[in-house]
Amino acid sequence: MQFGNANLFHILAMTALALMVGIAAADAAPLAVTGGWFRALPAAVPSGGYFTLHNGGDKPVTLMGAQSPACGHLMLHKSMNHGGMGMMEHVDSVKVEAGDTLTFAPGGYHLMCMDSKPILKAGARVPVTLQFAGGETVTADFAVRNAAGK
Ligand SMILES: [Cu+2]
Repeated sequence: MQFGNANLFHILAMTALALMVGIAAADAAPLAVTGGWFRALPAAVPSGGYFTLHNGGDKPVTLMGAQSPACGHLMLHKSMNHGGMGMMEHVDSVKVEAGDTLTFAPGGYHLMCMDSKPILKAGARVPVTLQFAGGETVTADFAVRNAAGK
């Protein structure tokens, strides 16, 4: 009985939270994307994308995906080290608490630009749209650097 009530309360709390997040997203929470860039590699090789996301709102947000006209497909990935071997895995979403800053950088979270288009070339700037739970999107210009990151 005690567990049943606790579970019900948990479900109600989660529902209320989901509603609040949805409302916050609809209100265009102050999300700031800065320092965005891609490391342009040949089209056959996925190019990494990096940026800093600051959640200046008072509700958590969840990054669900990204897209760009420069990429056939843009994925959320995370690099990790398994016994000295560099690996990466696909992530479905990344949550950013209110007031927190999430950094996508080499060696950690990154965007993976699959099937890159010719506009993804060093010196160019390309738009990237980040998609959040609740339907909100934020679009930012990403600089395109060469393989050395310059
Ligand atoms: Cu990757």
